[in-house]
Amino acid sequence: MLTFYDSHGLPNPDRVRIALEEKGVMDQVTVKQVNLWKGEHRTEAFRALNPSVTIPLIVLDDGTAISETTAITEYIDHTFPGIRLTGETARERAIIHMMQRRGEQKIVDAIGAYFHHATPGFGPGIELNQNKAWGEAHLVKTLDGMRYFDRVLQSQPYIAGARFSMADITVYTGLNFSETYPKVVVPRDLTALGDWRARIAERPSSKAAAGETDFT
Ligand SMILES: N[C@@H](CCC(=O)N[C@@H](CS)C(=O)NCC(=O)O)C(=O)O
Repeated sequence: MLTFYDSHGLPNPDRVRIALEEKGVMDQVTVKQVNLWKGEHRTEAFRALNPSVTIPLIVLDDGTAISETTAITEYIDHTFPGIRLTGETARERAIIHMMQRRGEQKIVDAIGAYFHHATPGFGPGIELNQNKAWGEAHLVKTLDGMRYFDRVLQSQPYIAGARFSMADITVYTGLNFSETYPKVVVPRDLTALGDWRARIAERPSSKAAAGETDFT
């Protein structure tokens, strides 16, 4: 059994959840929901497991704690059989890694910075160092990121090329978060991005991950 510290509806834990759903192994996972709005992650016990004090986190049977979403999803991809999400060949692995990093920088982290700094974020008890100008700059960065991925998808079916991968999951969860929490909608003229998103939303993994309530 693997323990997954989740906070449903937020992009980084949703990346893990969708990866687990793609592998079809949710029945082998104990899920602990952590309410970030209530600061349930800001405890000494949690900090001992993850000094970065962020979700997601997984804890293995031997007590090994793994944080950082890309590290967690690498572990999941290499532990469970089935669809390969992080690539097979050296070239594929590198491109997926590169595009996933772009997905983090241009969408997930950028919209996260806007949410934390230019909106109430997780609330006054959690958002202790807000900087509105920094947040607003990241809204511009997010919209640029959406336009970038739209251009990518004009010439290939998936974010990292011909096959579905972790890079798709990363961008997809970032866009969902953007529309759900800070209410930054994907511009409708980005049709390649919109069409791709509709295809990803049809995957059983996306549907399963979307099927729970959030904390707000
Ligand atoms: N680099 C980390 C980022 C994780 C992260 O920022 N998670 C957010 C939720 S999506 C979080 O736990 N935030 C807690 C907080 O802002 O206090 C990763 O890839 O896992």
